[in-house]
Amino acid sequence: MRTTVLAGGVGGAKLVWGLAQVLAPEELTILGNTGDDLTHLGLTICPDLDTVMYTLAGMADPDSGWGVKGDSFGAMESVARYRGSTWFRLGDQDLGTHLARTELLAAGLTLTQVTAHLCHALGVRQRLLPMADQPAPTLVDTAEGVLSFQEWFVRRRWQPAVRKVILPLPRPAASSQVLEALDMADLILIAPSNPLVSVAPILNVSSVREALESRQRMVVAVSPIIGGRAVKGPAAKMMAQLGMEVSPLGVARWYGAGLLSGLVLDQADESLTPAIEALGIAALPASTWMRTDSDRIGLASCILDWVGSMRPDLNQKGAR
Ligand code: FO1
Repeated sequence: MRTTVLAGGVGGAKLVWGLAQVLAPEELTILGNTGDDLTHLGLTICPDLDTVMYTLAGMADPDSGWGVKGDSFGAMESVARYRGSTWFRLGDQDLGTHLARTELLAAGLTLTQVTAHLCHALGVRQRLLPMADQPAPTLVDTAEGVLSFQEWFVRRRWQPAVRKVILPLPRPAASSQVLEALDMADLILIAPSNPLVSVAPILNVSSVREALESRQRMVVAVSPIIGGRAVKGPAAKMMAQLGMEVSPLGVARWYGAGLLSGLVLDQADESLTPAIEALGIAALPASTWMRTDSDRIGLASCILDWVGSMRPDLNQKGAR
């Protein structure tokens, strides 16, 4: 089943890894959020793209989910000695990725081309596409003013209360590769990433929301909220601050029946199934907490089986 996944950072990468174990590489394309990108120490850093890339390459740090497993921080110690900027911690191997990316961008390659080059070098066979080639930074309007996403997320540790997430206008242009990945997909999957700051920036890219709303293919989201809490990150806190119900029902309402054909929610929230279905969105309670590799593969298989049962015409090919 040709699957295109809209993914943010760690939660998205875990599901993508599971899908990569059950789909053939050519069946899986990932549209990665670049709203979190930053220029730091003179380098172009794409945290969400790198998290997906390192995870697929089997290189991601297993504890944090981002950065490179076993990385050292010698360069950061050196920067600290000069009283340089160390609030965004870059491991030495990770730094190499940003150096190579920055050099290739300066040579005139697009971010799509650079990402393909980095993935190829790490042996990643799935297609990882940045949501846009031009910078499209997400800003966070807080009680203490407007902050860049990483200033709010890392430097301020999600502390200033969020009043609004500000996405770029005019909307960033989609690359031809992104449009093709949406057009060719049998299934568009929205990973259990933060809807407000990981998925919304991708939907804000020109033509992406429209492609999902065109109803030409199945669009299924996985709720990042389980039992009123986010598995990781500030999604629950942000949803509450923005007046949303912190539950899979809140997630379903936020995406809306115009966008979603289905929502996968955790078994712990099974009682919300009828309310979600009353919105006109099919609901599947499943085991969505991805602690182990087998959880990730189990969730990926379960989603593909469910979609296959709703749309038997979508032939499930691939490695299973
Ligand atoms: N997250 C942190 O909480 N602190 C950091 O210093 C930090 C550095 C970092 C470096 C490279 C990278 O790819 C990710 C990094 N992250 C860090 C994670 C990142 O801020 C988040 O994963 C995403 O932007 C949110 O999806």
